[in-house]
Amino acid sequence: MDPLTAVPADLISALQSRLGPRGILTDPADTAPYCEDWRRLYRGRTPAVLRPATTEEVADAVRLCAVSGVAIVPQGGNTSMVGGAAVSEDGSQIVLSLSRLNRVREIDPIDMTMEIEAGVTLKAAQDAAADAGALLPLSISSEGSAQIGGVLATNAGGNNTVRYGNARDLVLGLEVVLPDGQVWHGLRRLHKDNTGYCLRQLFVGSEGTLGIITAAVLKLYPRPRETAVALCAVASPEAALDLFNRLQQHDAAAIQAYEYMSGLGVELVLRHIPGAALPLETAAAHYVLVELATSRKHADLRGAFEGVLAAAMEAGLVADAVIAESGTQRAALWRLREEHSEAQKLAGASVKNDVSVPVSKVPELIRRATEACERLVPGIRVVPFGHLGDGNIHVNLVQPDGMDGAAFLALDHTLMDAVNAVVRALDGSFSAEHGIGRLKPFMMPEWRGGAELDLMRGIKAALDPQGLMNPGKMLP
Ligand code: 2HG
Ligand code: ZN
Repeated sequence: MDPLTAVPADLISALQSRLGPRGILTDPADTAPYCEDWRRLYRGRTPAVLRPATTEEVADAVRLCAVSGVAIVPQGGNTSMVGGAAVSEDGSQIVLSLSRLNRVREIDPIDMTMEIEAGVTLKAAQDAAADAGALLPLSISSEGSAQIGGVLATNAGGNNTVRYGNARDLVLGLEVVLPDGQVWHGLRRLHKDNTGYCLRQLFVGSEGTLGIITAAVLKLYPRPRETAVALCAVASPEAALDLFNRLQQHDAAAIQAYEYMSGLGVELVLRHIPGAALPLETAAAHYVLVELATSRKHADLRGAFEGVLAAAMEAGLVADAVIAESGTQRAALWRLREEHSEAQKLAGASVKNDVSVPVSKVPELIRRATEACERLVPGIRVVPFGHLGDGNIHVNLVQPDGMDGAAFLALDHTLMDAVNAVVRALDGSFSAEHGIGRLKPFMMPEWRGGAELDLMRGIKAALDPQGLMNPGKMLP
């Protein structure tokens, strides 16, 4: 039997008549882009991709699938690093794309909130907030494609977590289609609402396993009046941490982003990304990219940078630094950081470790994880980079030059185990911001076993007793 027949034909025709021709794709040529993840780790197949345009259409589609017992994979921008929106290979699951729910419903400049639908890209949401004179502070490398629904369902972190927290810290209200097709209208915009369990935080970070987020109320912040960005060549990861500490002592509230990059990571960007350039005299083994921002008047962030950096140079922490003179230069500096994932993809097969440790232990994490991986695979290119300011480092591992990519990927568990052993010794987490998806459920029993995993399973069973929401993700 062709496994695609596992989805009843009459369900597909009921969905067709409810959603109309624009609301459902069934031709394999049209569904193919929804069946492969950004990292190309998973290629599945599906008899249909649903593209509802309203919350009511999402609810009806979910209800129809629930009645037939057919599983749904909710999908936003499909930018997951862990196969969070990957559809199974057996053709038994239907993809539900939120991309047509793409309206900014309302921005309130007094409440400083934005009500927005799930399919709006993060970049479009940031732009809409900026047009209204406010700041939506969440910023991630994939923001041009990642959509609000996915960003919330995965509790994305990103570059500004050091100041504004993760996605969950920005959510005041949610609208969610539940696994049976009911809609939970939780679009409140209250800062105080002490009325029982905090349901919205249950859905944030649930990776689509409990329901489908269709809209949200997000917190906005004042737009910075002044922003300053510097790229610094630092002597070591310890020096990077020391510089962070100095900036905190000077004006912790102004630190908008504090990102670490290894020399190798920057070198890969310079080699693979057209137009990328290093604005320093010589290449270094370690860099930090620092953004300061404030809505205060006359803050003189540039002067602050110059003072702290001069002292850090004197102390031998910083070898060289450049402070951007214009918006174009700021963007060029940020490109060196934001193109890290793309450059690594172009450099060959890679194994990603999205881990976190207490901020004070980041240098030890970088040193010990690098040594462990280099011992296991001679020639491996260890590329640690990321959000030093909140302790989340991507210990990414790129295959040795010339090695067969598949042979390298076959070592992924061995390499992840080696990095995780260091993370565990430093009291960290094996998944800081990318989530669990399809890639890491096997790690859950070891890290979150016992009462914690029992509770999670209990919640899943209570909300999705048929197990139809994004099966195979998050829970082992
Ligand atoms: C980033 O910080 C993203 O740029 C992606 O979280 C990291 O490619 C990665 O592993
Ligand atoms: Zn990251």
